Amino acid sequence: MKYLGNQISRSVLDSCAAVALIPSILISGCAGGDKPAIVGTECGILPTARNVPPPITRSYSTRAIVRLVTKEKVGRLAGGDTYDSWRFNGFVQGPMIRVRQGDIAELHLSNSPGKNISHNIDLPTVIGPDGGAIASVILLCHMSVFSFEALHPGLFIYHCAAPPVPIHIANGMCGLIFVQPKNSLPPVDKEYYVMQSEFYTTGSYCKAGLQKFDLQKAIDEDPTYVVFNGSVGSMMGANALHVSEGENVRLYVSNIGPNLTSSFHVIGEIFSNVYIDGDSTVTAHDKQTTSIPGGGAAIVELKAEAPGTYMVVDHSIFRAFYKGAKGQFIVSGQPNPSVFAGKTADEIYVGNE
Ligand SMILES: [Cu+2]
Repeated sequence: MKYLGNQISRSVLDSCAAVALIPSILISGCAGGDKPAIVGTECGILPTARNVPPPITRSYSTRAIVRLVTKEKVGRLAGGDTYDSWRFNGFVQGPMIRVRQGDIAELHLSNSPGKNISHNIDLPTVIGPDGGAIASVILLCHMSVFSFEALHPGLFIYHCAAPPVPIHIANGMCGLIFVQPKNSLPPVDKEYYVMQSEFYTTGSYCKAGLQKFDLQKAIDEDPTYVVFNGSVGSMMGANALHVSEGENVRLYVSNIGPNLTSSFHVIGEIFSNVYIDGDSTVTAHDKQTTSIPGGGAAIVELKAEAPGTYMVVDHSIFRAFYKGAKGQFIVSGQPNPSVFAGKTADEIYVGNE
């Protein structure tokens, strides 16, 4: 199907408009065997990182329309350092998709006018050849549609798998999909989306100017940048993650790589619950660091019990200090000395002699 930039495909418009205009009308489907009925159609809410789509509160399966657009665009990596990144929906990283286990996800992928580069999408949660990559190949100014059943609950990455696959991933084409289990997850006060990735540039770290992709650095697994949510500082200062004291927080964390394993850690916090490898149930408690392989994900939960600023890092710590893999997690509230009293003494010490 031909895609003409802002001219969204007729089928997308029809299905989304139907939901917008008559939200109370549900079209009942027929169940075959043990399969649940598919009821109605919904258009996915697709926020970009750090934001998470709201929890799904319905108790039935639906046809979930997910609309993604690919585009090449120069963006900031750090300071005056820019990079010609390739993107889903205009951002590095792509949006977070949320569907419910048992839903039929109908994925509409469009390739914007621009460079003559083909793209597609590979979702490990898709049970089918190449995770949907072949079914979703789009030439310039084309759009494609394919659908899959969200069979397995959990947190999964997605990425472009058009050749050369590693370069499409390294240039920023990745995102996150959460297949919410039928029993949902316990409610929390705040949810955030964090994705770690690497950039391999011809220039050194923070060198000003438009940087090019460095294939040899990528082959050598020697990234110039290791960042959260697409750029240095994306979770620092005015962009920090904010919570209030006493709130329970859930982080949907992923690491697209494309090469390194992340040692994800929040300095001064403990993950009360960890859904290791993006599992849909809690698999560990009271952990300081969780390991997330390239192409992997994890859900971590913590309680903000003392106000202050906490550093979010890859605890392979040189990456945090010298390659950008750090962010801030700011807890607002009144001092809580029973949890953290701060410094209570600072005196001269002259040793034992
Ligand atoms: Cu691509």
